[in-house]
Amino acid sequence: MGRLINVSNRVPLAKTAAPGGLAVGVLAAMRARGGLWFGWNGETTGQEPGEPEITIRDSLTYATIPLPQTLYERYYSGFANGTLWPLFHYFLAGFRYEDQEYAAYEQANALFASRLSPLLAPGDLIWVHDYHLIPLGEKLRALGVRQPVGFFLHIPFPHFEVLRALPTFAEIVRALLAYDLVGFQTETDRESFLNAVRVLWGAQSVGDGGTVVSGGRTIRTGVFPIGVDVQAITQSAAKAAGSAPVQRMMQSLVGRRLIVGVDRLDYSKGLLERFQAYRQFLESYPEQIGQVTFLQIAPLGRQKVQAYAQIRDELEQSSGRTNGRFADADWTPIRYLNRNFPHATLMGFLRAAQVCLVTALRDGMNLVAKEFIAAQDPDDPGVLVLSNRAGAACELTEALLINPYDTRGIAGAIQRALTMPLAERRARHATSLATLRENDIHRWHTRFIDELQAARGRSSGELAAGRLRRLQQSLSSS
Ligand code: GDG
Repeated sequence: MGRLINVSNRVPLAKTAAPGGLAVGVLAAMRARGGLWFGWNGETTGQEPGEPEITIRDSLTYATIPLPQTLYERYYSGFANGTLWPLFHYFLAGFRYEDQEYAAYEQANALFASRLSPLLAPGDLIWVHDYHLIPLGEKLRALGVRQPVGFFLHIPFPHFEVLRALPTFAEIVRALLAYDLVGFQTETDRESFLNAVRVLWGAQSVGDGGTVVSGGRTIRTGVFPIGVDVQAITQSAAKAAGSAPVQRMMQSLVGRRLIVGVDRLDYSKGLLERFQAYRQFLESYPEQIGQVTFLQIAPLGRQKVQAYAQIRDELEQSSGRTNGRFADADWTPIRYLNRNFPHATLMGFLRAAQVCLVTALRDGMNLVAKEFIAAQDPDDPGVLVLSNRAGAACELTEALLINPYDTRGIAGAIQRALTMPLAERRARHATSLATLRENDIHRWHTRFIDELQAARGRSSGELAAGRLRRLQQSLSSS
């Protein structure tokens, strides 16, 4: 089997790199398969970047480039995070479009392609990740890259009525057709994409099993819900439970029960709605005042994007209001932390919690929901309160599913989780854990890579069939 080349916008080499779900998934694939991870090193430069810098760390090979400052602003902060991210998460109010930023998006993808293609060998398989790099496949093809190239979208793909708010939506959909395999988190995402293809090129353009035929090539689409490394998380959570940071946190609770939330600070994660719901919970169930502590961990990532500065201020005000109203001399209702913790410590916090709140307004999958289930003690598990608008809700049907906009509904679910009998908690947890084991992180990357590998055989078959057709045509016309 060929070498695996992963490509993502950001390569998390720097210690300051923001944590994220994509990195968790790509790292798992790299650890299992080796290969190369290509992308941005997180730094900006005043000049055109030269050849990629090769770094070997923990036996994994990375090839990285800096981004020119103007591309960082227009491509990364602009089109990727100011246009595509809000649009694909259905935030039309927070979405903007500028031609100049779209041009920078194309330019950044051309830059990635030009620096990546000299590193490629004929047997390689190329796996491109996420919305920053949708046009990369097209740019690689334009440079003569013929190896199988697959794309996985970690975030949702929007319904056509939302997608078409983007003036260049047709270019985005067309760019996806340069890949051999396009993967989505849920069937809904794949259907939205196929529906956009049908609207643009007619119902006949989509074949059986969600294939698309375009320019004589067959493009496969698939649903690959990302999972977690269940065994590793279970072990690291159990081990971290005895570690100093988790023990200190537990002692500070002085017997109170713990509600936890762990999210990158992002408006899509529904943190404001969550804070409001927690306040409602304290109002609706006053017997819980002083009995629970809500620990929200929200490390900062894209601070330089304007919308993130705003949500940060709003969250500080909201948690301050709740603490101002309900706190006592020896009790703080919300502990809201903007810092990054080692992953193992986070798993220890998840294990220590009776309730985990995942209230995303829209989310491709949400790995924290899955990590919480994997981190629990099966004999005395906590309860997951999960947004029905996160991809994870398709699999974790035994969680308490809520509408993230329904403040009272979430408050009620928190109370139900805190008062749920042990037998019911165990039964719900066992079913969820079995689902996670069946579709873990290894299955995610293995299934994707196997399908991509199969594309190699198909595309050489298609090439041969094309040649044969042309030969027959030229014979019959001569
Ligand atoms: C995107 C999609 C999809 C969080 N805080 C810290 C930290 N984390 C880790 C969590 C988890 C990951 O980051 C976050 O993953 P999510 O899936 O919840 O969210 P996104 O970052 O938005 O990920 C998402 C995912 O891609 C994968 O396809 O599920 O829908 O939006 O693993 O534990 N890790 C460390 N310190 C922290 O403070 N080390």
